Amino acid sequence: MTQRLLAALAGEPVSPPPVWVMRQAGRYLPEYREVRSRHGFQEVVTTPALAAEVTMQPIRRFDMDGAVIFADIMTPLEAMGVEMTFDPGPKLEPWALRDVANLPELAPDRIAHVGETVRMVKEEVPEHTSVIGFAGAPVTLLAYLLEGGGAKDFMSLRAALRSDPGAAAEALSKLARAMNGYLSLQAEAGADVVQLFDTWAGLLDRHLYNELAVPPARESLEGLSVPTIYFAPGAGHTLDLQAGVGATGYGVDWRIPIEDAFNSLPGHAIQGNLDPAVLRTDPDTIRRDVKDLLTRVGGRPGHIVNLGHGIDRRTPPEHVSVLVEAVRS
Ligand code: 1CP
Repeated sequence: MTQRLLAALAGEPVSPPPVWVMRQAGRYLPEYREVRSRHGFQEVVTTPALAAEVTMQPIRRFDMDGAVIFADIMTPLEAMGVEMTFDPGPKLEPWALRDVANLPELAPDRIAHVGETVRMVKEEVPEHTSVIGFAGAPVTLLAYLLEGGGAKDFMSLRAALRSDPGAAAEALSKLARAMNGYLSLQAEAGADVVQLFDTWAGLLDRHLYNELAVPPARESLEGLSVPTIYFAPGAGHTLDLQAGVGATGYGVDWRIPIEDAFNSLPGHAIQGNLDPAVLRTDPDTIRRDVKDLLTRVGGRPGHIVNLGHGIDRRTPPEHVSVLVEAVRS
């Protein structure tokens, strides 16, 4: 049986379209909370049997077309010696821009647990389910390194990129090479597709985005043996520039009409773009909004149904079933 997700990425017409949900393994699921009541977040990520188990939870419950490997965008940085805790997001000592280029290389044996998780998940998923590996894009990783954790506006990133673009480019290139190795490790272990999360690139103006976010994102995806998806939420103002990343498909958030993405990125698959808030409503509203999305896509080949960002942790799991059924009926 073919994988609907791969067919859509190849631009083939697929009816019904593939569907999965960003952050589908996580705190809205009681079975995830049960695992987390016994094991810390980092323990789950670094223990392949546990990471594979939580990766499989939404597959068993909803039969998603994609199984996204349970890890974090910061996981490979931890393997490069960056110390952090999670509460719930990453917390670390802020790094100086000039030190980032001197991070050690990502040693494959220190990240081997993710390869093992991918192998275990690949063994367990149904044949029609695509295994999705992922990494954080360099600008987004640099945002967390310079800030020391989450932030609303990542001023420290934006100031650093402006004041020392040369050092920034070096730091970003270092991160890009590491993520390229990390993604190819996942592809070799059996990931069918990989996604690059550029969560904070949308904070940049078009010029900085094009000069400093696109080149390292492109380098992260270069030469991989599997199709790729690039996702930068809040970056509707850079849609046309995103083609420079060279991904197979592009994820878009809910702020723009999905037709704009198909028009700005011709020849590419488009993933999205339901507002995660839709899953906080009620079954009728969910069905109506899915129908509206599919009508606007109008049967264009290369659509992957997903939310425009991660699922909210207060989402009732039954609402995810309603979404999947609405897509498939
Ligand atoms: O308590 C917990 O269980 C921790 C919550 C949590 C989870 C479930 C974190 C901390 N990370 C994850 C897993 C995770 N993170 C996955 C795999 C699960 C899945 O998708 O099903 C993925 C793909 C990520 C990616 C990730 N981590 C991103 C990019 C996606 C996005 O939402 O934009 C980002 C920005 C992070 C950083 C991060 N890690 C965790 C949190 C709470 C955050 C956000 C921190 C912040 O900026 O405030």
